[in-house]
Amino acid sequence: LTRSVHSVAVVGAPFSRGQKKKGVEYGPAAIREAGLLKRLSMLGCHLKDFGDLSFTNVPKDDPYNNLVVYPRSVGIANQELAEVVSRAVSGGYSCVTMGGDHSLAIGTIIGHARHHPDLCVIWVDAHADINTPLTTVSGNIHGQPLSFLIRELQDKVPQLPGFSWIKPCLSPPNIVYIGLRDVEPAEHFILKSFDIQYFSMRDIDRLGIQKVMEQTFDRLIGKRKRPIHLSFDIDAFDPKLAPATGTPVVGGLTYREGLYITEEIHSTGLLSALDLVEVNPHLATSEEEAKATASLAVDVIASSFGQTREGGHIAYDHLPTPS
Ligand code: B3U
Ligand code: MN
Ligand code: MN
Repeated sequence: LTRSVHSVAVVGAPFSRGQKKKGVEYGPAAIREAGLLKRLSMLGCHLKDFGDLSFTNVPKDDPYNNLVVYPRSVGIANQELAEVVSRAVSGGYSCVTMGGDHSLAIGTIIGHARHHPDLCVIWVDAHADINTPLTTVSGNIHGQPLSFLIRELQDKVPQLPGFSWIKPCLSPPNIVYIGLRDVEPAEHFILKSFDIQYFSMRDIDRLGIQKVMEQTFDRLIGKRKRPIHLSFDIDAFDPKLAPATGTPVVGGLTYREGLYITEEIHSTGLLSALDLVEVNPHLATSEEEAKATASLAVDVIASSFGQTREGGHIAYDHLPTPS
């Protein structure tokens, strides 16, 4: 056998209130239409589809500090999502969550950590998503999820309405970023002062993606094997490859770099949960752009669960013989 068999749970999280643009709630439908389930089953994955969740609507959800939008909606949706992810992971599944905006990583990581408190996080993104509610300029919670999750940061993070259930479950040595190229000053200050490891696009240019992955695993699983949570923002890719997303930034990952990351993560055998977020089909300027972005998302997920560019042969064990 050239591939290991995974049990994979698939969860659609059509959630958009971590930011202000319409359309990212159609990400799960677009990724499904691009053939996710078929691709995973072709790899021999045993699938459990949790469907697309519907989150509690909070009608009157005023901004915190006149700035941070939809805090109660984000809080309760993530509480609901954490429940589902923790059920999936406890059931022995690797859990794929399709977003939705990146604020949903609050729920997926907390849910995952309930069953695997020793997990580590690989955050693939153009952005650091580590603003606090007091440093954010945009007011969007999808730019802040990591600030709620890191224990050591909590004395700098005010409690948002709807967030009282949240228990931070990460520490700086258990997080590595890949793909950064749009980091705000406050975020850079946090990364440096808490010694959080990151590989910016500049680091990828200098080291190459192979060394980046080697150093990522050295840091996260070098001393001790632990479950990996991969939080993959499609905007990590270059906008030419993933145009249908809310905040594209020039100079992103190539297709080859992106798939090398996921092939290497699969090879560890430690992938336990994956978020694929920020696919917004409504922001494409053509049907082709929307399809290309969703199809790229499917490639990322399939590659995380064993699809390789060199091919494989799970159901092939002999050659036909001439008679
Ligand atoms: N850092 C900015 C921009 C941003 C973060 N995440 C996305 N955009 N997708 C912010 O809003 O905090
Ligand atoms: Mn993000
Ligand atoms: Mn991003």
